[in-house]
Amino acid sequence: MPPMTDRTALIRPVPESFDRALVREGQPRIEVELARAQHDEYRRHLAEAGCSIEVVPTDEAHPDCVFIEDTAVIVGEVAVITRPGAISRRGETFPVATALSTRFAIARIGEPGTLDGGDVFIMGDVVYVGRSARTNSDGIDQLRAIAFHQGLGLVTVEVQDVLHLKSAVLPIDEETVVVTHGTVDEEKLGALEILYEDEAERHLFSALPLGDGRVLVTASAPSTAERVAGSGYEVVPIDVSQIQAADGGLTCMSILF
Ligand code: CIR
Repeated sequence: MPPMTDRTALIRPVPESFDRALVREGQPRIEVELARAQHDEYRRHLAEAGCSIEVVPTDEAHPDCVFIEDTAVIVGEVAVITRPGAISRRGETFPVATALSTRFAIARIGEPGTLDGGDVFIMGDVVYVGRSARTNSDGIDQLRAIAFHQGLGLVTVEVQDVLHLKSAVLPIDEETVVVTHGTVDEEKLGALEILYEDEAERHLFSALPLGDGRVLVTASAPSTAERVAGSGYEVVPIDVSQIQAADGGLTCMSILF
């Protein structure tokens, strides 16, 4: 993990329209003001860890735009601008591409491919990508070609019962992930160390390594956080109930590079 002072976090504030974000059935109503306060706290943790924060303006026409991770994936020297699986989210990518174009070569996932950044993480020289309701085989093939040119391999992981790969497989360092039982083809994660989410907290755990040795974790999954702490990690709990109410987690609110 590079020192955090070298890292930038691209974030996008919570829009007033956030209570119209895409949600699965049965989720509680979203409280926008509380979501904003929780997002501010998230931003504070990133800044405190030494990350320089860059803000892409929010967009009222795109209630889900706070989930900036889904719009771009950094693969080596290239920022891959996604083609989100949800049609209502496709317009979110333009300002993110502009923000990244000053630092990275830009590649774009084209039709008929779809790819959400929430389905992608990179460990060592391997790109792990979830085939999900949002990311299709064509999008994965396009990503594989870009990864190959950047000297990286790609492993496809089937995802079920959750929105994205990173709804259920959360990297906590360069070789370890926390997994929700029964949501992914674990054989594909064979090269990684696996910890498991407590079943009593199913789908509540999310995590983001802060890059300074600490791991930001969701306060809604204290027992899983304790497991992670018991494995030697310093965990920092944060309440993001309103982000989770919109099916988001801790990775989804930033693009780190
Ligand atoms: C959506 O359904 O697209 C949003 N409401 C949630 C996206 C969360 N993204 C992520 O975890 N990477």
